[in-house]
Amino acid sequence: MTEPGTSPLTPVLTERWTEPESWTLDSYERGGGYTALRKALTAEPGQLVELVKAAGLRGRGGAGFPAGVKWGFMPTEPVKPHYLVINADEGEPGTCKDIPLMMADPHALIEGCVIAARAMRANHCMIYVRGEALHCIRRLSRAVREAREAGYVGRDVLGSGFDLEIVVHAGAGAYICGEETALLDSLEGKRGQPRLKPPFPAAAGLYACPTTVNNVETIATVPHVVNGGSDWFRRMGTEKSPGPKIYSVSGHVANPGQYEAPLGTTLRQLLELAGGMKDGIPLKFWTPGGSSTPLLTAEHLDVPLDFEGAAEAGSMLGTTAVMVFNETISVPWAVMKWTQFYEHESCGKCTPCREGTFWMAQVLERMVDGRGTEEDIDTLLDVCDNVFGRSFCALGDGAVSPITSGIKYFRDEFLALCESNRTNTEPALVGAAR
Ligand code: L3W
Ligand code: SF4
Repeated sequence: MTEPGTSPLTPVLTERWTEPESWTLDSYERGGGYTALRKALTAEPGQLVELVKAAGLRGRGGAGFPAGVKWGFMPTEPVKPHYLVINADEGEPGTCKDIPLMMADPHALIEGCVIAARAMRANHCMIYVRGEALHCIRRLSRAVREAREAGYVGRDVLGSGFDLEIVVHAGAGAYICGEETALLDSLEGKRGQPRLKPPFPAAAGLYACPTTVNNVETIATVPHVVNGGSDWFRRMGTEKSPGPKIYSVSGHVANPGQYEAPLGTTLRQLLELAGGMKDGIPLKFWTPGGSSTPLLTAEHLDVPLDFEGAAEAGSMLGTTAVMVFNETISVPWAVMKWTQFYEHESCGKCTPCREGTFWMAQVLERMVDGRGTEEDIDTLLDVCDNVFGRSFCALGDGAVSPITSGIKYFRDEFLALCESNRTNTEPALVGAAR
C-alpha cells in the first residue's frame, strides 16, 4: 500500500502484484490493506464524495466521467435501496487490465467497494464479472468470503453500524453487457440490451433503484485516494486527467503486458517500458484504448495518453488497451476482423448498428477477398456515416472507429485491394500476416 505523500510516481495500483500470494487477506493486510477503510468509516459519506471529487479521479472504463461527480448524483436521503455495481465485464478487444487486477489484488477492489458503498449509502454491491473469467470469479468470491469473515464486509462493518453485502455475479459472455444499462438488465435476469438514458442509473438503475456503475480499476484506486489524499493523487498524471493508470500493451512489442504509469504517458515511453518493437520491425498503427478508439499511427508516438491528449489527436483514451501493430499487418484485414467482432456482438436493438455492422463486414470481406471496387470505399464510409451518431449506444460508434480511421490514414491500402480486383491479380494485402 502506498504511504500518503511518499511517492509521486506510479506504481500504485500494481505495486503489490508481485508479492507472494498477493491475493490473500494476510498479504493485503501485511501491506497496510484495509487502513483506508478504517479511515473512511470515520468520515461522513459526503466527505468521501468530496474527497474523490477533489482528487479528480475519472472513470477507468472508457468514458472518463469524473467518479466523484457520479457518486454525487446519488440521493442523500435514501428512499429506496441504493446499489453499487462494479463493471468487471472486461470485453473490449485488447483490454486486459481488470482481470489481472482482480487476480493479483482482489482485496484492493473489495476495500474500494466498501468505501464507495459507504460514500453512496449503498448496502448492496454487485460485481459483474465476465463469465469466461471463471478463475477470476473463483478468486474474487474467495476474497469476498475472507473479507466477510474478517468483518470488512457484511453486517456492521468493523462495528461501524454500516452494512454491506457483496455479490460476485458471472456474466454470460456478451460484449454488450459491458454497457452499463445492458449490464443492469442482465443482472436483473433479462436479456442484456442497453436502456434509454436518461434516466441515468443514479436515478433509476438496478431494480429501478439509485445505482452507480463503476469500473474495477476506478474503484480499486479509491483506497489509495483515501490513504494518500487528493493532493498526493493529483501529483500524478495531468491537470485534467490525474492519477496512475494501467496501460495494457499488446501486439508487436518485445514484452507485452500491463504497465502502470501516470496518465499522460506517451506511446514512445510505453514502448520503452515494453522493450521496444518486437524484432525491430517498425510500428505501423496502434489503438490507444481498444478497437472502439480510432487508430493512430507512428506520427502519434508523442501524444500524451490522457483523456484530452487522445481526443486532440482525433482518437479516445478508452480503456488504455494499447494494441501495437507492425508493418507486417494489413490495415483492411485488421479492420475487417474488428468489424466482424462488432457484427457478432451487436445486440440487434437498433437498426443502424444491427444492419450497419452487417453491411460493413460484408463490404470489407469482399474487399479483402479481392472482389471489391473503388466505389466500395465510398459505400463503406456512407454506411459508417449512417451508423455513427445514429445508434442507440456506443457500440455503433465504436464499430465505425477502426474503419473511418483506417481509411483516413491508409486509404492507399484499401485502393490497392480494389486495384487487384480490377487487374485480376492476387489481393494486395500489404503485409503477409493474416
Ligand atoms: C448522471 C448524467 N450520470 C453521464 C454517467 C453514465 C456513465 C458514465 C459515462 O461508455 C465508453 C464508450 C465505449 N447524469 C450523466 C451520467 N453519466 N452523464 O457517466 O457515461 P457515457 O455514456 O459517456 O459512457 P459509457 O456508456 O460508460 C463507455 C468506450 O468507453 N470504451 C469502452 C469499452 C469497453 C470496456 C470494457 O470492456 N471494460 O470498457 C472504449 O473505448 O465505447 O464510449 O456511468 O451513467 N447527466
Ligand atoms: Fe444494440 Fe448496437 Fe444498437 Fe447498441 S448500437 S443498442 S449494441 S444494436
